[in-house]
Amino acid sequence: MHTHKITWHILGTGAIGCLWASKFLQQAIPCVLLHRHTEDQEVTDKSVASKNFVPKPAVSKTLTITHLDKSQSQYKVPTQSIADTAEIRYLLVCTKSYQTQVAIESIQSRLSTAATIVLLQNGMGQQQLISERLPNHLIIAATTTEGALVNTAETTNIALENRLSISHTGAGVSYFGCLIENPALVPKVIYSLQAIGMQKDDNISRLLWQKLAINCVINPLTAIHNCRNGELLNDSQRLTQVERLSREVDSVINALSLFKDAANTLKNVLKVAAATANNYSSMQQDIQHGRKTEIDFINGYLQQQADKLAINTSFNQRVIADILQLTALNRV
Ligand code: KPL
Repeated sequence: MHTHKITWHILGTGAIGCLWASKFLQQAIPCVLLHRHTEDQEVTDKSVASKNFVPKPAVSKTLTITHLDKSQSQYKVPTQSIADTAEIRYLLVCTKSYQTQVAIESIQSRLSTAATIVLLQNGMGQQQLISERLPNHLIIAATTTEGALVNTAETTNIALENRLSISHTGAGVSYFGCLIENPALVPKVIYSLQAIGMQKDDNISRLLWQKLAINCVINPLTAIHNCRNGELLNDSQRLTQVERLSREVDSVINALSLFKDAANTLKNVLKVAAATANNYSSMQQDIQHGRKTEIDFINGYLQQQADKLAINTSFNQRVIADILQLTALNRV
């Protein structure tokens, strides 16, 4: 394997970023977690620009991961401030979709001329946006059905500030590929990602759409009803909404002729909601924790496509409005 020379820098140190760090380290592939803050200094554009700004030296954090079978592993993960100046050649972005652009801009001056950037996130739209903004870099889109949660109690405990703790909550599959075929996707990058169980797919946009379709239905409806994924299935009003939203998603996917067969969002949604019945979706959690949601890159992206094709997706529009209202209520 040609993996030894690659060091991955990871932007976005939530559950998925940490899960990927553990996957790299388990395979002895070097990786570095990038963080926004130094211990006592918030990194703002102004502070970075100021001559007085001295990034703290890199420290390692102890990452504890609780596996699906409840066994635990610990890894020492090197961390670095985004304000550091060391070159970044291979970047994995695991931030929320709406943070992608700002997060990449924060380290853009550190990117080597032919840097490879893997975007492993929910939603669509950001992959195209970043590809347009950074035409000289290789942008790889990735998607996963793995589930992970940050164990907040341990991670926010000041006494344990050099510790990160996550739980792997759902086994899944992960794919990567270029939106447009690109010879810059060289074997050492492919091997490095395959070494951690990701599969290369030559039609990644189809897989991104498949995941988007599921997220378009489960995420906002669980957030609106404040329920677990499985609780969408045992209530007739919720089920009617699941069916209606799935039909609208299908009408857009079918009009785009993305799949060989007709889209079957409802079937996929029922399967995923049943398989993750006890989980709370990421959007339900964002709303419950008063955070911004990824609605613009999930249902918002669907709406943009529907508008371009002049397809009526009025229920999707209502769902977007409801989520934006819930987010606004959280702010007051
Ligand atoms: O990806 C998810 C999410 O919560 O964002 C699903 C598939 C809905 C699982 O919860």
